[in-house]
Amino acid sequence: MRIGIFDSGIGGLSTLLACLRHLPDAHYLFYGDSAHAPYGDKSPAQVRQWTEEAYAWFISAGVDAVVLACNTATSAAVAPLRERADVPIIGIEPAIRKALTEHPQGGILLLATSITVSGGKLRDLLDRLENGQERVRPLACSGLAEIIETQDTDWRARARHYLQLRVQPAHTADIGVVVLGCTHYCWINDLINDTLGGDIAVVDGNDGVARQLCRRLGVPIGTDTAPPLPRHARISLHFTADNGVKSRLARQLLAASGV
Ligand code: DGN
Repeated sequence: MRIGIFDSGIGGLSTLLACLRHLPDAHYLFYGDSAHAPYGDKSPAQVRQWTEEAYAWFISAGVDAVVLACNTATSAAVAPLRERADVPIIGIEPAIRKALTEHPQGGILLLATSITVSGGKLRDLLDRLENGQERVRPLACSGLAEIIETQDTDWRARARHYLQLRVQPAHTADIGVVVLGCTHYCWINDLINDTLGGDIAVVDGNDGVARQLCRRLGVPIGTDTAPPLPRHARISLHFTADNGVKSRLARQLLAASGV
């Protein structure tokens, strides 16, 4: 079974890891659109076009399903893409339902890119799930994914500094949980937790995507809530720019995660 995983960059590797836990034997084709990254502040129409290009690449590679491991691309492109898709398309969106269910009280801070925060898809999701409670506080973090994407020597210090400036007390008052609405932020959930005082739950949508992928492919979902990562994984990497450098970096991140 071949599964396509798509993001503007290394954020989508966090989704790939979740999929590997549930579908360890699949062959994963990862497509990172480094030529056009970052997506967060581009126009939704541009992101839609690049997502369609990635989809066409996956189809010519013979995948059985495509995972949009990018909240921004899901917000901008999942609906039109699904209208004419030949294989299941699984999108990722902020795990608001999980946050509301697991934390029935208090505010919910949602960190995401500008496209995701201002998109109609998030508005619809909040209308559907919040019942007018208005507990979710969306905060666009323009530029944060770029810092994470560099993986240079001081990227973690810069990400910490960014969070300290961007996340203000008004955003965090009564906060019980943070929702990561961008897959890049999964690489800094410890920094996010630290910035918010060290005792905040941080949730993301990756496990939900992996389970949905299993459902769409008709693969039974085990009872284990966090299945182990397989010792050997079949992963092919393709980046649209700087493929050698980016692939090496991605392999390092995967190896540090145990794959
Ligand atoms: N990782 C992507 C997301 O989940 O929205 C996009 C990050 C970016 O390109 N700014």
